[in-house]
Amino acid sequence: RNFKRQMECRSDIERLNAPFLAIYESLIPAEEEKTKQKQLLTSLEKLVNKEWPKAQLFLYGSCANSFGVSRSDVDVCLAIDDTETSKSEILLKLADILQSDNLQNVQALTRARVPIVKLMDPVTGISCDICINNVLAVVNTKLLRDYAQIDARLQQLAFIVKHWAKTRGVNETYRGTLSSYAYVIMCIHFLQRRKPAILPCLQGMETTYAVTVDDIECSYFDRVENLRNFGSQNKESIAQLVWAFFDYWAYRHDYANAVISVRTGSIIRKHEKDWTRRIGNDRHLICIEDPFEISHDLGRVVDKYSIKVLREEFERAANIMQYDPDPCAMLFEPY
Ligand code: 3AT
Ligand code: MG
Repeated sequence: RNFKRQMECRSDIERLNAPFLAIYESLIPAEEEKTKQKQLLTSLEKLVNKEWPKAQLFLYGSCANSFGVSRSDVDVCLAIDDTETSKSEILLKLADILQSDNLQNVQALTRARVPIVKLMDPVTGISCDICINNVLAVVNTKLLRDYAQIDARLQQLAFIVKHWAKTRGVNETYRGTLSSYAYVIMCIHFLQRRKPAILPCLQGMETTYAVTVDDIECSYFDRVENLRNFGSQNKESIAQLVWAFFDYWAYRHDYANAVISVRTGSIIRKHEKDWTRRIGNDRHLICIEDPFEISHDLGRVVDKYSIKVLREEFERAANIMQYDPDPCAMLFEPY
């Protein structure tokens, strides 16, 4: 069946590049938005430093990893060296400080899986989530940003996949579908596995960057400016890659046995990780290894209902890419 499907790659696929690139470009945030985000960060830093002079703020997530579309929320990590005070207390104190500075809708969510303070800046209209000491997220943000600099097709593919996931309602972890972060990891892995490869496996190369966070050693090759030609042997266009991405997740991925791993640049077996059974609430119905927290399956939020939804959406997208005369319209049709 695989052979047959390969033969069916539509002959007019190149015609679709221009519309996909146009969608990609329409999603890129304006410079002005980046400037406003930086301004917000600077003013937050001032407020925070009045209370905690040594604390630092870091951007993470899509506003810092090159995968942020316009009007994304800003994710901020407060790095604070205070072993005396609990995270909840720090968050409540932080919420107090922000509230008294005219920021709007300030809310401390101390019981969330990742406890945060939420706020809205009335001047810029930007919404922002602040977490405490989530250094691993700052490091995985850097990894994603470094991958994005190697080949432009990663950013294009990831923007299109994220846009598809949001419009089709499959980017909602609280409803059992995947996070934006998981989708970007899926795109990186997919491009590592093209033949010839479009992306290298940075964690499999010489170490030029290393940090240890919560006993996890995070190390990889980060001199990505030396890798700008890495994918040049592969001439696949964005339309082809979008088609092949959905085709992979619809028809080729071995959901029963395979784990995708950006860390190794390969597929590993569920058996090797002992991800064959449900443990507590962790099911392993689609297995996506976190690059650093390798015991963490980014697919664990997916349950027996949402896996169906997700796979049907991959199939729908693959079929549209294969047969539809106007795939861009259909692919992003709100559900
Ligand atoms: P949006 O543009 O906001 O949709 P995002 O890149 O900000 O996308 P998320 O909101 O999913 O992505 O997550 C924010 C960051 O938090 C991204 C990543 O650095 C970290 N993160 C998210 N989920 C996980 C996870 N399961 N494990 C480790 N880090 C994660
Ligand atoms: Mg975000």
